[in-house]
Amino acid sequence: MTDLARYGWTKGLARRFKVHASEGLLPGRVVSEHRGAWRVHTGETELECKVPGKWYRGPRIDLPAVGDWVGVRKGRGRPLIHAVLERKSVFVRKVAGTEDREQVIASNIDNVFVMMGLGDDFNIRRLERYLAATLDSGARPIVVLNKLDLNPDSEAREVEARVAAVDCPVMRLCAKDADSIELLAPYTKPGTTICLVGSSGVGKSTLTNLLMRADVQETAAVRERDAKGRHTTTHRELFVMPGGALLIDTPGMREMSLWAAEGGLDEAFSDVVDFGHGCKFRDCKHGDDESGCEVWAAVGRGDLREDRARAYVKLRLELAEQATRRELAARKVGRGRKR
Ligand SMILES: Nc1nc2c(ncn2[C@@H]2O[C@H](COP(=O)(O)OP(=O)(O)OP(=O)(O)O)[C@@H](O)[C@H]2O)c(=O)[nH]1
Ligand SMILES: [Mg+2]
Ligand SMILES: [Zn+2]
Repeated sequence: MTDLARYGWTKGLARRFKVHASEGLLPGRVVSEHRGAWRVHTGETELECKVPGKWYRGPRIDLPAVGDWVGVRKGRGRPLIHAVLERKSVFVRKVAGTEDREQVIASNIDNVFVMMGLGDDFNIRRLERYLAATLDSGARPIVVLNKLDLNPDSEAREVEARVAAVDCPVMRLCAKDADSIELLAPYTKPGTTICLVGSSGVGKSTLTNLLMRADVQETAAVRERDAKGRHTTTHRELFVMPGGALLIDTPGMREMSLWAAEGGLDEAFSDVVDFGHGCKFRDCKHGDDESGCEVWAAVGRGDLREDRARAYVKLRLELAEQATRRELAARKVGRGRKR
């Protein structure tokens, strides 16, 4: 096993890298990203890299992200990343706040542990957003309901989460309990890349420390007043687990807004979408006053939960409005260029 194989490097990747190798680039995986500096592990050593200045003028989604396979050139100064291999999956969200742009959380991931606390943090509408984003990324979501020790009688919450998760695995556990390692074993096989996402304070770093069998990440108690996290983790970082899986811990997200995730949204709400196929009009918006809408007929019959139908319609509208804004912005840029 080459040293880079510990990070998930395969023969297939080596084949795809050949063209870059012939240019003298060194392969590596981005293990952390912090204010314009990317740490890249080459198998032998970790290099702190920059990217060519002109990359900042291109789309941000093309900048390297944690999990990326990159080609690095070592020279006299700071090593430079000159190539990013095509991603097999990429988790993006709309950046927090009013700005309309995407933010890459992690790439080349197989499994996303969508973490939520079983206490005050529990929120099905938020879970649905994470599920849509994960399904859109190309990775597989696993819903991890944490802090079971604080809320042992939480079967009803698990049932609720299962409705939202449709066919994805859902489990309740305690991130401080060694038994959880075994529970998660089917999703942490060697060579698998896992990304932990969720609000601040849900226990992502606590679970990281458990799975790493060492205190690699700082953790901090949630605020007494409102049980909110303190945003302890400040940057995304990839770790090699003792069993050979790769684990990415991320900072808690204040907001989980979707970005161009129409496909993932439809996948996350496949139950609603299935009823929608029966609507009288093909472009049915599934408004509750629409005639011939099978989604609302299903709600009326009790075959579909009303809150779920509403959640889908709301997210679809949110994405449609976002797409319109994006189109307008693109046209503006287009006009600007012509002048
Ligand atoms: N009782 C209990 N406490 C937990 C559990 N998991 C995490 N905690 C506690 O919850 C608090 C927050 O945990 P962190 O691991 O720092 O949370 P995080 O998701 O990494 O938070 P950010 O880095 O801010 O995004 C800490 O005090 C942990 O000890 C659990 O299963 N049970
Ligand atoms: Mg953390
Ligand atoms: Zn309809």
